[in-house]
Amino acid sequence: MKIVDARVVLTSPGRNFVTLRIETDEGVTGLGDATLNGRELAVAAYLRDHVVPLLLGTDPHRIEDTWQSLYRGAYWRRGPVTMAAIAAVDVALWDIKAKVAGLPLYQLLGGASRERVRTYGHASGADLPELFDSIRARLAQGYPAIRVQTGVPGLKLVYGVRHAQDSSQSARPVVEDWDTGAYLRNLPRVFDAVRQEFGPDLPLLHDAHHRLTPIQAARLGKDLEPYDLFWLEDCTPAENQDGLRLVRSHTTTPLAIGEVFNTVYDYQTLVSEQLIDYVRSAVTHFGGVSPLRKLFDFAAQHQIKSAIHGPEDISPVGMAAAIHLDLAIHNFGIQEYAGYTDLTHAVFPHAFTFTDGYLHPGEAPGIGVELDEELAGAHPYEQAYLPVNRLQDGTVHDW
Ligand code: CS2
Ligand code: MG
Repeated sequence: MKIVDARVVLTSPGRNFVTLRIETDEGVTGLGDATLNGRELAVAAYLRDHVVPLLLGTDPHRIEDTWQSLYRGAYWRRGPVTMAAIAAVDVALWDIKAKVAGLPLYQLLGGASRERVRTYGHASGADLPELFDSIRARLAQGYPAIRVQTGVPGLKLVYGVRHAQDSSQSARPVVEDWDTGAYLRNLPRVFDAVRQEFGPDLPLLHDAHHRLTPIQAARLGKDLEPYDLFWLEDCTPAENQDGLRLVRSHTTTPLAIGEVFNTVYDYQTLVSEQLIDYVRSAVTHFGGVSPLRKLFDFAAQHQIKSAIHGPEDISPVGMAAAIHLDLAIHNFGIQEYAGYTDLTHAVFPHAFTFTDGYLHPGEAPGIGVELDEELAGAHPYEQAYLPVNRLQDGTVHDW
C-alpha cells in the first residue's frame, strides 16, 4: 500500500479547522486534525510545503517509522506548529490502518477498558445568578461534571466567561483585563456559593489559565480545599515545572496541567515527581495518538490520569481520536467536551456519540469521522485571533 496524495483542507464552519486528508493507492483514505487556534496557516504551510512531499510514495502502515522520521528528521524538534502537523499525519495513518483492519481504532489500541467516556462541560457567568443558570443548563444536557468560570468584580472581560461580545475569536485580538488579587479574593466565595446551591456531590473543576505565580497558586489551592474540586487546571505557566513543587507542598487540591504542552519532555518533572494528578494534552497538539499513548503509560506509573483537552478548537477529527484513546487506556480520568455547532457536525459527519454526558467513539472502522469537502469549501478560513490579557496598568499578562 502506498500514499498517493495528501492535502490540507481549511474550513471555518463558525471557527477555523485544519484537516489533513491522506489518500492511498488502494482507495482507503485517512483524516487528521492539525488545528492550532490563531496560528492555523502556519501548520497548513508546514504540512503542504514540508511534510506532504515526504509522505508521497511511502507505506501508510509504517506509523511509528513515519512519526520518528518526521520528528527526528526535521532536526528542529518540538513546538506547537511541528507537533500539530505530525499529529495530523499520525491520526490519518491510524485512521487508514484501522479502516484496513475493518475495526474502530480503539480495538487496535487494546479494546475497550470501559463502556463509555465520562465528560465535563463548561459553565460560566459574569455573576452568580448567571453562573447558576449556566450550571443548570449543563446539568440539563446530562454533563456529569462541570467546569466553573466566573467574572471578577471590577474586571470587564475575563477569558472563559461568556460575554455579549465573544472575545475568544476576532479579526484583531480583543484585550481582556486582569487583577490577580481580586480574582484570588473572589473565587473561593464563588465556589462556596456553588456548593451551597448544588450540594457536595457534583464534581466541579476550575481553569486558572496560567495566570498565577507558584505561591499564588499554592494559596488558591489551599483556599479551595473546603469545596472539594475535581481539579484546579493550569494554575501556573507550567513550563516552569520546578514551580509546581511549591504549589504541591501547600495544597491537596488535585492539579491538571498540559494543554499547551507538545511532548513528553514538557512533563518530565511533573510526572516523575507526581506533582500533578491529570495530564491534559490533546491528540492534535501532542503529535498524535502514538505519543499521547506513551505519555499516558508514563503517567500511569505515577497514578496520574488522562484528561484530554477538548475545547471547540479541536476539530471533530481530533476529538474522535481522543475518544478512542479514552475508551482504550486504563488510566482514563475524564474528557473535556465543549461540543460543536450544527454546521460543524455537518462538515464533519461522525460516528462518535454524546449521550447523557458520556461519549462513545462508535463502531465505524477507523476513527469514524468524514469530511464533507463541498460544505467545508462553502465556509472558507477566516483570520481570527485569541484575546490578549492586560493588567490595569497596561502590562501584558498570561490569559
Ligand atoms: C481552555 C481552552 O479548554 C480549555 O481548558 O483552556 O479553551 C483554550 O483556551 C483554547 O483551547 C485555546 O485555543
Ligand atoms: Mg484550559
